[in-house]
Amino acid sequence: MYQAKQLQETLTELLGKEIAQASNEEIYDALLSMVQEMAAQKESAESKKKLYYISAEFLIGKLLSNNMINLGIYKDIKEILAANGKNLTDIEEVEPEPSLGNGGLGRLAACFLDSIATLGLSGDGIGLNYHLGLFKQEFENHLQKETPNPWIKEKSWLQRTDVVYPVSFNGFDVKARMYDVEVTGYNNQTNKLHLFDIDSVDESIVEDGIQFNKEDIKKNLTLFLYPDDGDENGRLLRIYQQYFMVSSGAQLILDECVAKGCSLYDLPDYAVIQINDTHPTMVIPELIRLLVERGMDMDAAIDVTARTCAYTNHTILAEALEKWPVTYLKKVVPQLVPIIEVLDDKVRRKYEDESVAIIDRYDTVHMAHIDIHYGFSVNGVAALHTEILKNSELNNFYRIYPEKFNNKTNGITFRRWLLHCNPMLSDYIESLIGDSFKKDASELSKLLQYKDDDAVLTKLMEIKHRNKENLCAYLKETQNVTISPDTIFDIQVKRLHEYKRQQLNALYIIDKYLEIKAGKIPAAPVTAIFGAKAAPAYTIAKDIIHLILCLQEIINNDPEANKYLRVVMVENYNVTKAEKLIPACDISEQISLASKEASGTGNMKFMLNGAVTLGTEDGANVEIHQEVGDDNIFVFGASSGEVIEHYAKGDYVARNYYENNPAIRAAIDFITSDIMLQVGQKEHLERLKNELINKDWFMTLLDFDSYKKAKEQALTAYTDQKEWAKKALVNIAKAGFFSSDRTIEEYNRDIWHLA
Ligand code: 26Q
Repeated sequence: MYQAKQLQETLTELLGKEIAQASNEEIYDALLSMVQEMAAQKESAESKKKLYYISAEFLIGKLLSNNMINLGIYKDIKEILAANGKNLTDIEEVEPEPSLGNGGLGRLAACFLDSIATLGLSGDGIGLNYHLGLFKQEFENHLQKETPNPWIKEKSWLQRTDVVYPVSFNGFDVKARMYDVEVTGYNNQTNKLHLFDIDSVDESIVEDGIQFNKEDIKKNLTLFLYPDDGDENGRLLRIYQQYFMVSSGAQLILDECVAKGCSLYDLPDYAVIQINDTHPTMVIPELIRLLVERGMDMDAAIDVTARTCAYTNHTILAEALEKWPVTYLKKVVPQLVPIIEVLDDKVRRKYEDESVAIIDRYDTVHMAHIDIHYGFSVNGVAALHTEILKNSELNNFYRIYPEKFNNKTNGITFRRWLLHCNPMLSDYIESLIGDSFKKDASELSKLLQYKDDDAVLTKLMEIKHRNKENLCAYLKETQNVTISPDTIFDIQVKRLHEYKRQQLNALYIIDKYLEIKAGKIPAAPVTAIFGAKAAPAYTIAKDIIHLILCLQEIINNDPEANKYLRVVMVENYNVTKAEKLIPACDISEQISLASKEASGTGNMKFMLNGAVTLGTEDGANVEIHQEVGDDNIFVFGASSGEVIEHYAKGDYVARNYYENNPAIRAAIDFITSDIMLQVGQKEHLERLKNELINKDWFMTLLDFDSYKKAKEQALTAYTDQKEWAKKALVNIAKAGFFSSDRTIEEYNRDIWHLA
């Protein structure tokens, strides 16, 4: 353990002045150096076998406080600063949030790195160092506007290394330089996140929002995560990025194994590569290529690679399953094409079924098919998701390789999503059941003994109220919106996608607004909070944001309605904002169309912080329901089986609901009503209305009535504060299963087999 006195001395020394005299920026820089130094001292010892988690995204969030918690110095530092008139929260504000991810898959990768280090396992992340990240979201005229999100400052968590690998593209070579970010485990060792980058990247080529010359690869390669792939150059750039990541990653992996004295034939005893969705799939042909280059024959190289790689599937949405035309691969990475052709040829010789081929008859490469044939494990991310993969989506593969398929229900790190983001709740739990839940999340179930303890229930509600007050202050300061902590906080924060159905929530809000205007006063006042980024080229998603922003403007300014209902769309939703929103939530909206949300992880974060889920039987909601029981969740909507059947029969007709259900009709008509058109733009609102009536691919209207009913039940239940507090307590107590420590133990037990 570090002594507080020693910490204070180190900090003062680094600052070169008294803490009280230093600025927040200076203190942040000094703490950064100190934490980096301490983390480096805990670097993990080499073990024989190591995991490499390759991912296009690592949504790591700010690191200062999290690292201090994991190193066990958070409370001491906070006190030292306070004694010198400084507030740690203000210093946290100085830190930019790394913009290296987009949503659930990226945040999952970050939680996994935390758990891997915490469990003392040998495992590093491999990804890319995007200079301008995803994009920053701004609202202008009630529309999303994208701007670059630069986050790398002179002093940052990134440590430039001298490790450089050559990467060859068609006609030119580049150098991949490795940057390292230390990943601290909770009271344990430090692992690494390796982020590759190119020295020649040039941020100045970006103009007019997030536009840039997509053909200037040496300057644009690591500028943005998921650059717009609406045109061919955008899609080619995606391939450039992916290959750059996996080629440098594969070279690193081989180097590290060779350094340990591994014969390349024994690679699977030294390395396991977890492929996070299909974005890193080219690591398979690239590894084969490198092994052949080092003297192995092709068949052996394929065999060694297939025993080293494992694949995680995060989606069943057809449009998210990556497919690349062979012509694109020839343009960018011709060296991989003959290898992919060999892989395809072997599959075709064995299996006649066209649907499992790697290269289809249109000369398109199905990336997931490479992973399934040439990896040893295929896992889904929640029980229902894995069942759908096995029984429908990937059924043809499951019948060939039943032994490869397995489920690993997602999890979240409780260090960030409880200890760090909700210290009041965490401290209170510790005062009740001790601190062993911090390393063994299942201990949280000890809270159940307080289920009927009035004092505990009252205290839980007090903590929630304090967190709601903090959120109110934050939203006032950052967005100048006024909301009351004495209303129900109903929150839906996640990427904007039609399958997640923010539009269902919005239709409910319209319905409620119309009811209020007609004189029907609600059981309890509600604040509906959203946060979501839409992909820049996803038109309908942006129309939905427009709808929500217009509703915010109209409803919040209507004195008749705003006593009972307010709407807030949080700008630029990211990890930092999630950490402020989640502890303040009463009702957690998890309302995807059943069968479409692979797992969800926000649902777990809300539950852990004492929110009650309002959700469909989808993804991990199913397992949350099982854990908490019928009394502590509000479930609604068509089942995944019913939804799958509707798709199979093609018998869902949105227009029938619009024509036959007056409430639905009134809510949809409101979208293009005069009052909306005064605030919003006709083009966007009409397009959205037409989409809902004539298409509604994700069956919003199908679930409208049952959603409304379940939501009313939840709002009414809230009025009995003690009963509600009980539900909150059960949710917290049953959240243990959703710790990513549990998930990682299962990955290790069933897939990785690290010591
Ligand atoms: C693919 C092709 C072309 C363009 C973009 C993409 C693309 C990009 C990002 C496809 C998928 C993603 C990200 C997916 C993602 O975040 N999935 C989420 O993963 C979480 C962790 O497993 C789950 O909890 C969520 O349910 C799932 O949506």
